[in-house]
Amino acid sequence: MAPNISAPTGVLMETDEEVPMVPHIPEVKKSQEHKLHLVWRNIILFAYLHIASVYGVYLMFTSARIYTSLWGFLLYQLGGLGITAGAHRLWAHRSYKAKWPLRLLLTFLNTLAFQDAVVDWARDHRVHHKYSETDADPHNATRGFFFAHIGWLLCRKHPDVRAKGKGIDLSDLYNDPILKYQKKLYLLLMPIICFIIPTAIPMYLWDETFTNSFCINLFRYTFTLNATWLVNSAAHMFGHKPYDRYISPSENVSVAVLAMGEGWHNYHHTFPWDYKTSELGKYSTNFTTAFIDFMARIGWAYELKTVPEDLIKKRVLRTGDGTHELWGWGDSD
Ligand code: ST9
Ligand code: ZN
Ligand code: ZN
Repeated sequence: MAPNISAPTGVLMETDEEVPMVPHIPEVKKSQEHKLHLVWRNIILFAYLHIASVYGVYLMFTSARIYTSLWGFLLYQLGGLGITAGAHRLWAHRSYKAKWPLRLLLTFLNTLAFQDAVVDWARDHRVHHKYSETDADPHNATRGFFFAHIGWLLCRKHPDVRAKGKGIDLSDLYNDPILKYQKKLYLLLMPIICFIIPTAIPMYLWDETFTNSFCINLFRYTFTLNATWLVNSAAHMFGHKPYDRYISPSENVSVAVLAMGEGWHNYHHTFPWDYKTSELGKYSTNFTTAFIDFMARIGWAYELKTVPEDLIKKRVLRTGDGTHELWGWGDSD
């Protein structure tokens, strides 16, 4: 069936997705025994990052200028968009298309968030969706909150991640010259964009001290990381399941706010091609959707994919946990 374009916003309504007639019930089995190989470099770096961030919060309330905190907040939102609108909704899921200026902007913002090159991020995320809650899922939430949150970054990956991941098609990502150069130049670009520029600007523009500027930027980075990790941990464990009660991902409003719209995870795992990653895409709990809609208005984003209302309704009735009406709260954005 051909996709149809809805009038005012040019939103592409995807109507030809295959919807399984029988509810998908993932086999939740205990992680197979395998030798855990800790990566001490990461354990030390993440411990340092969190300790320095606590000091950054202390400095925010004692000696730093208010502009430095506001700058940190702005960078959290901008870097966040590089992950949500960029790595996640554009590149991992192809839920909309973007012209090159937007792809360049999102690559810059993505590097500001330092969560590794987009191609690697999107590879792990595609594997996560395809093999959720199995050993092939890089942050398999059946291994507990800590593992899904940060533990998976402190040890070598389970062999199944590598084995199953080999079957994932990434040609679209490797064919994008902007992403190719981000990956190639990552070790040069990342320190400049994520640490040096964010620290230097408060020092030159409003005479902030190096220590205040550096530690508050580390706090900004660590906060963004934890907001992202909460999608893998909390939103895979706590919340309602109005769309599919047979999967772990859940609707989690707190995570949605912190992660700029990415906490509506039961919907997202049920309909991963929707650019809103939620049914309603309310701007108040989904700033990323507001950003993509704005980009669509100026013509930089196009072919935004959504899910027809009747398809959602059918799915809610067939596999939902009966809490759907709870999430229809309010109509305005
Ligand atoms: C970070 C990432 O924090 C966070 C991602 C979170 C994702 C969340 C998604 C939720 C939805 C979206 C919500 C967004 C919300 C945002 C809110 C914002 C406000 N398939 O990886 P290696 C193979 S990063 C196929 O080293 P090890 C491959 O051959 C933080 N093959 O595995 C690869 O070689 P290459 C900063 C795969 O050695 C080789 O294995 N970064 C796959 O086991 C080695 O790969 C860090 O701290 C696959 N999926 O080491 C670095 N994976 O790459 C952290 C691997 O050359 N990472 N292969 O092709 C590491 O140090 C290591 O990856 C490791 C594992 C130690 C964790
Ligand atoms: Zn996703
Ligand atoms: Zn997930």
